[in-house]
Amino acid sequence: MRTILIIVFVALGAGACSDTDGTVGESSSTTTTAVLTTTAAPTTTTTTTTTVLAEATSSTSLTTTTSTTTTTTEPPPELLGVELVQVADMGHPLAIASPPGDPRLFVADRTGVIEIIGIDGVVVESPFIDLTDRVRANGIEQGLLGLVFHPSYADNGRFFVYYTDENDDSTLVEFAVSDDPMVADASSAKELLFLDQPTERHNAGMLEFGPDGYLYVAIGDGGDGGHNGQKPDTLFGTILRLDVDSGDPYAIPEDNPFVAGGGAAEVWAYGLRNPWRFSIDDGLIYIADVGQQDWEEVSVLPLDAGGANLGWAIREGSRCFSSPACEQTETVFPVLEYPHSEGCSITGGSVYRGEAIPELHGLYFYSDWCQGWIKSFRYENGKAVDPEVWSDLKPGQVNTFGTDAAGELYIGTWSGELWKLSPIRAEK
Ligand SMILES: [Ca+2]
Repeated sequence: MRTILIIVFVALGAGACSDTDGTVGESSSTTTTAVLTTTAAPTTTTTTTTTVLAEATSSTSLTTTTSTTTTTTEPPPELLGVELVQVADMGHPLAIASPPGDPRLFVADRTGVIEIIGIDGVVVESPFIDLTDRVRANGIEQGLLGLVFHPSYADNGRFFVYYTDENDDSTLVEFAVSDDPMVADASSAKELLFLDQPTERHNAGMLEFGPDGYLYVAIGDGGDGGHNGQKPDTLFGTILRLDVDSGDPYAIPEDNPFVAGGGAAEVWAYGLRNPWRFSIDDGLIYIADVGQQDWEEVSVLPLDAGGANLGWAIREGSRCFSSPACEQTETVFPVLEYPHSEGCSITGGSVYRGEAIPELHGLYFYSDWCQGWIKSFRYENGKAVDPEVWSDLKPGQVNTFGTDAAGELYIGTWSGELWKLSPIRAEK
């Protein structure tokens, strides 16, 4: 496996010489550049495939998610590199999700519409649900920000959204599918949480279920000037952990860190500014927290490490921010941080676990909203290792990442492209 990965990264370095984003400083970029002249992949393979919606073919569809096990006995042809294949052209794709085992892809547009990309790879004409009458999407931080399906969606049809409402406040709402599996029941709305937001900013909104069956919810600090980060008794600046299968409208998991006091019972971690995107993989949660002044950061925590203080606004990244309490307060440091000379606002992504590129399993991909580069690392023994810059991948201004039920990775941009990370392989 190690040998295969080295080959992959060499091939991927093919475009590094033309890269202009200036994001040097990661040792791997030097390595890939150094071997360019001898092992560059054919330039034609690095060309991004742009598939307009009407012409989307089954080769870009989700039918690959249901491939049979017969392919696993034979290793795939050599991986020459990866590319971004355009799956759709939408408005502002923000939340990307699929119900477990479901070959369809659901994409929430910031304005409040959830579209379905069917198994033929084409956007279904009628949306799954249209919430534009209750969603406000002012500026760049508001809108329909989170979408997740219940782990037992196939049986119970329950899904959850997080959005900014007409009064600039935030709500977590549950809906159910209708009798038609392609249409949700808009009248089924049930509010789980309401947050009276102090400003229009730092709303976060990522939703994901853990392997424990609990719903994890990212809540920003509300843009209150940094005060909420160190107040675990509020829901602002936190990751929440809710039991949506008990209670009304939810119950508190009995092993939540603050059930006996010290913070709000819903809070699982605090000290966050705007954890816009997080993802859960293999017993870990990867939390990308957008910085204020100088530093963007990713923290990785085991899911059995509830109660962590991630530092904001005592620290920004590992650096002191509001100084007096800095040296006296124990906080969890990020495993990765980068300065604003390399970007402005981290867009956290996901760990790749798809079937199409097993060579990349375990890599956490992320981007920066201003620079648009794609980078990855692997989390190992408490550290971010094997940093890579994927210079051939140029998606544009990245709003979000997401995965389908098969673990394939998608990227949504501010200008509306929905990309799928796809392999470039040698001919058989
Ligand atoms: Ca932090």
